[in-house]
Amino acid sequence: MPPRVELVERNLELSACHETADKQQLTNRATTTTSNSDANSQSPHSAATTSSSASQINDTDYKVELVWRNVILMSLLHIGAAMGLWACFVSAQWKTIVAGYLLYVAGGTGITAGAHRLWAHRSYKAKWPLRLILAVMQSLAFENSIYEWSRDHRVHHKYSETDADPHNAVRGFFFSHVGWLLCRKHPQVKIKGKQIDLSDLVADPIVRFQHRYYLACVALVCFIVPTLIPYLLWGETLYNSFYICALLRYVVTLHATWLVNSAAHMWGRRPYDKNINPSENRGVSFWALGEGFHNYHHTFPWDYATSELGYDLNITKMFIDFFAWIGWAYERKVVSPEMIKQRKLRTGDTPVFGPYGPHNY
Ligand code: ST9
Ligand code: ZN
Ligand code: ZN
Repeated sequence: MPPRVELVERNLELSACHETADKQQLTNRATTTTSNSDANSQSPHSAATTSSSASQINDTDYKVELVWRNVILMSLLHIGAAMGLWACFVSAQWKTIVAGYLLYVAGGTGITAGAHRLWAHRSYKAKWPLRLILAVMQSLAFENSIYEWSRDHRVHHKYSETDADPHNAVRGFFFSHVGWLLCRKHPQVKIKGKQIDLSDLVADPIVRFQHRYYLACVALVCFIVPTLIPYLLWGETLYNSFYICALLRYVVTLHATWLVNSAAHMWGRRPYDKNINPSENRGVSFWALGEGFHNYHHTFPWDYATSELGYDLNITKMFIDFFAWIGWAYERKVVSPEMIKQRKLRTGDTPVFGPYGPHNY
């Protein structure tokens, strides 16, 4: 894991370069780019949540540098998950498997409703009790601290499919799925990332606390508590508890998330913007709790629902709406049907593939 730093110090560095003009050219391996004007006009974090129009340079100096520690740990993790999967068939109690599933949904929602829609995109606001719950759930998913996750994700949106995109899908399925976590980041990720405004994240004490004590949070919430729940509550073996509710559940959450970066940047329709790679992928939405409507999301990144399809395959929207109902979530941002329609007619694939979504266009 990368060393933790004080966010306040980091922000001083960042604020010094906020206003730096985005002049440096990026290698653009993408076949397409977008101007994404709707996003620019609507998002409060438009600089952080829109695709860039990148241009060509040569980057012949760049060499992939594998991080063998990550390769080994990721391999061991997958071996452990395979042992957990085997245990599901041969020795686990059904309650343990159900608990593993519920923990996957809880951790996944910490990513989708928390790191993604709340912190990375600010698509709605949340009172501190909900932010605290989401931070705990996000720790359960162990996908880097909220601060790092949101930083990388804002860079991903602004520089999609370029060298500055941490999981640039133009480098292939494997790289965008998991390979990017097994090697050093492209220098452009760090250069461009330092120009992204993260002051809102630094201003949130819950984000600061979680970042500072991240490894302790993860050890407790991602590994120790999930192991103790089946062991203490219904007498499951420690072996099954650990391999199913900690390791297998963690690996399933990781792959569900990674599919958004890989499969949903490659396969599916593009009803809102046919000029970008992100696509509508229902299989990914199923596993990623509503995050596979990725053409919509990259076109309208400020929409808290990340789709125009309501609750269809979107548990995360249900979660946010529930908390809005009790008053802990508020100011949910949405896109007007008229704007969606205009955008579909202007840049979508609907003229070729036919209507998509709840309306007849
Ligand atoms: C994981 C994350 O899995 C998954 C995120 C997926 C995102 C998906 C998004 C899709 C949409 C949402 C859908 C959600 C669906 C969820 C469904 C759930 C059911 N900007 O990183 P380092 C600088 S994690 C600016 O070490 P290296 C910065 O100064 C899994 N600056 O770079 C930084 O220092 P610090 C567990 C940046 O050395 C310094 O560089 N984790 C930026 O190249 C060093 O940073 C792992 O497997 C930036 N963007 O190492 C591996 N980035 O951080 C964890 C860096 O102190 N990671 N800087 O401020 C690592 O080991 C390393 O990051 C590395 C690169 C080896 C990958
Ligand atoms: Zn996003
Ligand atoms: Zn994306």
